[in-house]
Amino acid sequence: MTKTMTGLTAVLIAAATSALAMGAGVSGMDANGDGILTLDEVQAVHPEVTEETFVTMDANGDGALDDAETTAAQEAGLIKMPSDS
Ligand SMILES: [Ca+2]
Ligand SMILES: [Ca+2]
Repeated sequence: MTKTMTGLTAVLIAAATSALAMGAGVSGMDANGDGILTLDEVQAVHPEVTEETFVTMDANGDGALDDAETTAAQEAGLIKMPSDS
């Protein structure tokens, strides 16, 4: 039982690590540290991102990108990963 639990924990940690590797989220772009990205914050790091692209990335239309939206945009190639540059 204990061994099974440990194995499951290892799998969960591996999955979490993998998710982090796929997209950096808002980290590195969130200039004021509030956990969301405005267009200005995105363009400060990625000047190639247009307002049109930003609106596309803003899935819930609240005018900011949260961590999930940012990660999805990175996975879709709308924002370059930090490791790509
Ligand atoms: Ca911010
Ligand atoms: Ca949003």
